[in-house]
Amino acid sequence: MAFRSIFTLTSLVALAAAHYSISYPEPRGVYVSDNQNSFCDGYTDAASNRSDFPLSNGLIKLDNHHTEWAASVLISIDQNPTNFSAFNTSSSGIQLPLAVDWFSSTGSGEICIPVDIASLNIEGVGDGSNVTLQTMFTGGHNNLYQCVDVTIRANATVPSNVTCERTVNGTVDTAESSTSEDEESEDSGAQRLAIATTSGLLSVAFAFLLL
Ligand SMILES: *[C@@H]1O[C@H](CO)[C@@H](O)[C@H](O)[C@H]1NC(C)=O
Ligand SMILES: *[C@@H]1O[C@H](CO)[C@@H](O)[C@H](O)[C@H]1NC(C)=O
Ligand SMILES: *[C@@H]1O[C@H](CO)[C@@H](O)[C@H](O)[C@H]1NC(C)=O
Ligand SMILES: *[C@@H]1O[C@H](CO)[C@@H](O)[C@H](O)[C@H]1NC(C)=O
Ligand SMILES: *[C@@H]1O[C@H](CO)[C@@H](O)[C@H](O)[C@H]1NC(C)=O
Ligand SMILES: *[C@@H]1O[C@H](CO)[C@@H](O)[C@H](O)[C@H]1NC(C)=O
Ligand SMILES: *[C@@H]1O[C@H](CO)[C@@H](O)[C@H](O)[C@H]1NC(C)=O
Ligand SMILES: [Cu+2]
Repeated sequence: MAFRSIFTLTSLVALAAAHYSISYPEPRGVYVSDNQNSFCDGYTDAASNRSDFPLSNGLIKLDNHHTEWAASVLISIDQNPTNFSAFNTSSSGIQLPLAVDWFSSTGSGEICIPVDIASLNIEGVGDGSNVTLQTMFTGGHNNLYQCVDVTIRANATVPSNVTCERTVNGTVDTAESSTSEDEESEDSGAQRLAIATTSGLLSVAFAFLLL
């Protein structure tokens, strides 16, 4: 019983280290959990290499480790946005809307957030524009940020290997979920095993401390 509660405690500690990480589009830099309370997950400067992003019907896919959470997506149209004010007003003086308004959700795991740049009607933004999207996320660990630097393309579409089993506002893409479901259960199985192993070791360490 005592072992069990130590096990639970250390499992929670292990889980708390992961907040959320964007898997599509490729983020500005590799996810760093400890920096996620900072602007763009600690990466101040825009990536010099950008991925293409659809002008219409784009999305951001992330893996979330919080059960009750809320998020929004900010947009900057500056070439190198290095601070939050660049996500409010562009260096050319254009007032920027939120790319995605705040919404709340429940449940951890992978989720897709639709992002439609065209419908934002930002002056001068269209095919070939460079923009940065910054996710602003809260799930009990204050605001958590991550950025993607992209080039908007009218002819780009989300790659077919980016599958969405859950999409904000409830759309479930059944056509593409079957294969990735198998992969995912393997993934989370491996993850659980890794956490259990770490917890087991920590529990042993804790048990020694308690003796
Ligand atoms: C977009 O950014 C790339 C570098 O990331 C740069 O080479 C290109 O000139 C920029 N395009 C525009 C329209 O500013
Ligand atoms: C940009 O370059 C880095 C370093 O080579 C690479 O790891 C990353 O995948 C590239 N990002 C994109 C969006 O192509
Ligand atoms: C914020 O970043 C922009 C570039 O996007 C820059 O022009 C501006 O001076 C910066 N503002 C502050 C307060 O650092
Ligand atoms: C930009 O700042 C103004 C004034 O503080 C605020 O009303 C507005 O909501 C902000 N916009 C964004 C996108 O944060
Ligand atoms: C999209 O357009 C760009 C130029 O605007 C071009 O370089 C690229 O090959 C096009 N991609 C597709 C998938 O058609
Ligand atoms: C999708 O395929 C591209 C190559 O076309 C690859 O770079 C990317 O890592 C793949 N993404 C996923 C989520 O498998
Ligand atoms: C969800 O749908 C509502 C109603 O259509 C819309 O206002 C909101 O922006 C959508 N949220 C997201 C994140 O797509
Ligand atoms: Cu967290």
